[in-house]
Amino acid sequence: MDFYILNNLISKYNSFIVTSHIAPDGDALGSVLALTIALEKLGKKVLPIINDTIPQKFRFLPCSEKVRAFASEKDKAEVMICLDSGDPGRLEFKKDLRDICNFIVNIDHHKSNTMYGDINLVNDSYSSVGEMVYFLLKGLNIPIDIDIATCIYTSIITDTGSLKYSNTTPSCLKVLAELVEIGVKPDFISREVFEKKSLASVMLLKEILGSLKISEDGKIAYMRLTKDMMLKTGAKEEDTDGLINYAREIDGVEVAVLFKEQDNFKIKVGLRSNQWVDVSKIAEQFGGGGHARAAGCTIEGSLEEVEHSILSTVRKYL
Ligand SMILES: [Mn+2]
Repeated sequence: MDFYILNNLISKYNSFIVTSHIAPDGDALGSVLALTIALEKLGKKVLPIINDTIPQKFRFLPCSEKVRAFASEKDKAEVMICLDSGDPGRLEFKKDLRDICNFIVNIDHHKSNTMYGDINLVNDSYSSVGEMVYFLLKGLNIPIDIDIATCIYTSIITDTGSLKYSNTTPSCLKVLAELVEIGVKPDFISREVFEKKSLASVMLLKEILGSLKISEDGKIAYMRLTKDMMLKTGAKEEDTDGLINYAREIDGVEVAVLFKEQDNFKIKVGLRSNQWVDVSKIAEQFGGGGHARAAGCTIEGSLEEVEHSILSTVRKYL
């Protein structure tokens, strides 16, 4: 990866916006914060911007309190560095990026990246953008301190699903080993990111498991998440993250569906599959989209109506 082309750019300019996609995950935040801390060490003026709320579970990350949403007029920089974002729409700036900065650097590991930067460092062989930032900092001779190491570790460990996914490579394992040598505590990060749950989210889990149903052949598992459950448990949107997996993980299930009641008579449908059903095709039929194993759509109607139309469509794909 030709990180050296960033060398000139970083020494030449002084003000940077470092940003990533909405609904930020561990890689978005980890890479934004690692790069922010590193550039600040070089004496640069850095604005870490993410145009969405930061999930509570990532609040332990160093400098996470500095991340905020774009505030139009005053937020300008010479260079904008966009991380982990396949297209600029995912950044949700609600303004032309060219009006905010003079130069766009796009650093990403998504195959689908649209190459929207003036410099595009895009390579899908990296586990995470955090791993790319690691090599970038090495190339720039910026020392990796414990704060930067914590952020990069979080990027890698979340994007590889705790080293369970196929993007777990020898390279990222070597990087992790070095980060642990620097002082990162894997048990601490694992507890913060994967284990700690709000009481509300566990109470919500109890509610939605009560709604779990399985098709006769055992291949479809589906659950309901009503507005009442949200009110009763006091759960927040981020507390609903990953709940669908309880349906997907059942032995024999191929497709899991979560029906989430929204305002205005709408139902948000989450779809997951395990091996062979391409759920993005099902979601697309209803105006949504996603990946083969994880997709979603939002449909107008009652829970009963939407359940009926989604489940009959899922059956056609089985
Ligand atoms: Mn990523």
